[in-house]
Amino acid sequence: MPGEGLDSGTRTRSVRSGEMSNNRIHAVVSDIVNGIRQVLVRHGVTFDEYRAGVMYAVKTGEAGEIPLMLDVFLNSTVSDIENAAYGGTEGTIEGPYYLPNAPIIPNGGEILTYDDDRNVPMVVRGTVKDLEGQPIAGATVDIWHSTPDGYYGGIHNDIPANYYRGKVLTDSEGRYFVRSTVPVPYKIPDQGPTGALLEMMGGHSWRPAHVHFKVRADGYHTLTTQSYFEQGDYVEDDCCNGVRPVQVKPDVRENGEKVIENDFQLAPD
Ligand code: MBD
Ligand code: FE
Repeated sequence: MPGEGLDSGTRTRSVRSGEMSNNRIHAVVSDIVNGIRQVLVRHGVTFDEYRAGVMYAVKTGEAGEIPLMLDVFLNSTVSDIENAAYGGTEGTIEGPYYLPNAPIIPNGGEILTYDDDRNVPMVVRGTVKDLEGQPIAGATVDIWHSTPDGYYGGIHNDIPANYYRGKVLTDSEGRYFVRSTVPVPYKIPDQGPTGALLEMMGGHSWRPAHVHFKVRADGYHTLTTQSYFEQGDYVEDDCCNGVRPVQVKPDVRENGEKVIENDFQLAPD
């Protein structure tokens, strides 16, 4: 059952794929509402505070930051529920900047990047295997990460959507290999409602430098995860609570290229 082993009380069964049933919506949404009601009572929230909260939600929507706001606070919990339900390589947050139509990069090829003085070449490589350690050929490893100044293609600063993203297919031995450039820590903009809220709460709005992965193969549960850089800023203090030790990669360099290696294991669907 999804979430087994996570200690948070009674749990209803999820639908593993497809639409949520009306019963499921009833069960989850009524618990969300009851949970929020309890918080309002516990803190004696006033009508003015409630109205300010409503306006903050409106502002968040107007800024297009609803996905960002929810991912900052809640995505890591959903990843943990999936990890407990499926096994395989530990997943973590997807974040709001995944785009499904990234270009296919030939195995051994390069993700599109801009020439930039700050570029540090990076190799992203490894394997995709099943839980028995058998290679999965033809798995899709979908990779996305920031520019050397911390922005995402297709999202920020008019960077085209086919830059800093790509899908590579594993070979007959389950191997994948692409070149790109090293990303940097990402600051959730503090002019926006999400970053401002994090700072009002006494925290910061930085994520450690990271490379995102979504790994898919027919018959297997899709893995969404990230890699981080050992000793990197904010690795111990991610504003999105998205770091798990297994995802923090040692500083491996080969011929001046930073190497990020992941041997992914996929659980059956
Ligand atoms: C990101 O790049 C990210 O990965 C997450 C989880 C949230 C905000 C920005
Ligand atoms: Fe990200």
